Amino acid sequence: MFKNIILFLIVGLSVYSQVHIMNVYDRDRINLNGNWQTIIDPYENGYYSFHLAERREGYFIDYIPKKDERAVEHVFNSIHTLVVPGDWNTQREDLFFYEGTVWYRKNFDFKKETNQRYFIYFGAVNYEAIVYLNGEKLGKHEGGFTPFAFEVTEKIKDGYNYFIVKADNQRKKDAVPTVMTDWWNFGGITRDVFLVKLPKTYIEDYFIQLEKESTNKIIGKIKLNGSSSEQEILLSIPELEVSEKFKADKNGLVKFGIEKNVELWSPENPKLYNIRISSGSDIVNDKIGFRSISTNQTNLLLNNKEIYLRGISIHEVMPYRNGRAHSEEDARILLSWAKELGCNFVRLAHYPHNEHMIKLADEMGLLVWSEIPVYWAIEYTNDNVYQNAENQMLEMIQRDKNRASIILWSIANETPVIDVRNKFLGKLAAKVRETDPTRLITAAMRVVYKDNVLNIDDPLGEVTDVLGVNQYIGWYEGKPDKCREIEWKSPYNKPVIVSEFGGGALFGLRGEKDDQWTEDYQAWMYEEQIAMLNKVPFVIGMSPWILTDFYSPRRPLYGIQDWFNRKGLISSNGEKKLAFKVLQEYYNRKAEK
Ligand code: GCB
Repeated sequence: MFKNIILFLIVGLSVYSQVHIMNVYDRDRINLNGNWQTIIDPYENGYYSFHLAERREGYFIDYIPKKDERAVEHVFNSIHTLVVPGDWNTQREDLFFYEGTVWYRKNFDFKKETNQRYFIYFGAVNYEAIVYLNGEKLGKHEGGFTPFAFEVTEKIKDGYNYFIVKADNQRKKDAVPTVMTDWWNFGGITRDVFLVKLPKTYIEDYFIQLEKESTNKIIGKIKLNGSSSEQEILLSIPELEVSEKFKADKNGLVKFGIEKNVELWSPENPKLYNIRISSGSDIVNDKIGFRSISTNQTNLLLNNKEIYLRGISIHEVMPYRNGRAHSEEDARILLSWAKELGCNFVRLAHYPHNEHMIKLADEMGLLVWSEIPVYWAIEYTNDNVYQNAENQMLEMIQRDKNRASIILWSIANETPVIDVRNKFLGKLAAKVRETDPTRLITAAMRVVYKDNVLNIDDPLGEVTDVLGVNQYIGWYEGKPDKCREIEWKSPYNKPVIVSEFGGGALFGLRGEKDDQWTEDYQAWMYEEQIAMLNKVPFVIGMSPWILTDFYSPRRPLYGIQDWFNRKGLISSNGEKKLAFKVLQEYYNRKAEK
């Protein structure tokens, strides 16, 4: 018994020793992508004994039994593999509907260098990951869309090593998101995996942006990990002739402010500056843009000028294969479609997308709304759920806070209007404001009209800077010409983005304009919506639902949906529907003004 308690304490302590690695794509690293051997484990047999106790010798140990020792009933092998990064659902037919545990193993030979530190980094694992190195637990991570890393310096060996990951996408009521969503619960190691090499003291964090509402004051902080004394940090931005030397405090932290006339980042001129931070033997490079974002009554101001957001909502899925998007190439295809539509803005729904998307948005000049999966009816009364949501929010901000493209952090989507939710989201909004004072906060609220009046009276509007409104006039409510009768009201003197409207259409299905599911109906609905929204003075932008068709378990309609939400302007095979053109023409007209 006593022995068990000690063991429990040791296991417990070794968990959650997470660390940050900024801009992993600029770091010295070994790529661990590619084929991983897998075991599907719906009963979590590799983790629990038959009496549901945590096993000491589960599937996380590369156990090769001696002859006649005892029966071993699992083995990693080269036939049952999955490609990383990638969801398992679209890689293997037998895993299309699967929700549960899959064990992943990667073995490799390694040569350790002295005076270096090593970290295992995952871009994302949906939903829960428990990671082991050579049979030893490194830690656990919850949340399917944000990166995490564990230090392995002491545990990695010269020669043979193996990582094992227990990836579990079982839906749970008390998870974020909860059991009910309108997107496919793609499981697995869905983003890049790297073994990162860093010096003893490394640059763990940096945050470099313009001060809120300023267009010429660069503020920032840099933090070292592993510094023993007050160490020197150098920051250079050659094009701005910035070359500053700082001394970190005893916690490895430095804060600074530099006045400079910068060329401002904007969709028309997505100017990025090369930045170099160095300290001791560590160097990290980045490309950072500078812009300001603020509101003035119901206007949104980019670099102190009013801007209209010509947007589109995007799920992180790739037509053709219809699985999770994860590569730079995927990101380029998705964002190029947005550009072709005439967008200057994208809403990345409903969870943090992979880092390539945000970096490319920086380069291509697309403003970004970035959100966490606080979606529909999560458990607002549960403190652990709050902690989890906050953690996902902080991990998203941690990774992307240097991206000029991101102007809005969204804290929620279509959450029920109840007191506990207001409290929950009020607390989350305050946390976001404290963590990143340079950006604006929003949330998408479901707003339904009554007696032909659409009144944005959700109390959540109190804590957000910009209001997101999802409305489905012409699809879930009435026919498209209903739009002509609706009067819009907002008690808030704040800008409004119509974060969703839309309707389903099967590519190639044509008919009369009021035949539902045809391209013609969808196009008509876009025309009516656009005519309505164009007249509402406080609507300063929109991101209709959605760029591409996407898999959803809530959409079984045979012959039409076949498990796809068909509200895409582009089909699951990459074909443009009629409504694409309708929106494109409107955005072109808007851009000319
Ligand atoms: C919504 C949700 C979105 C759904 C969409 C729909 O309001 O925010 O996640 O996919 O409606 O298609 O019904």
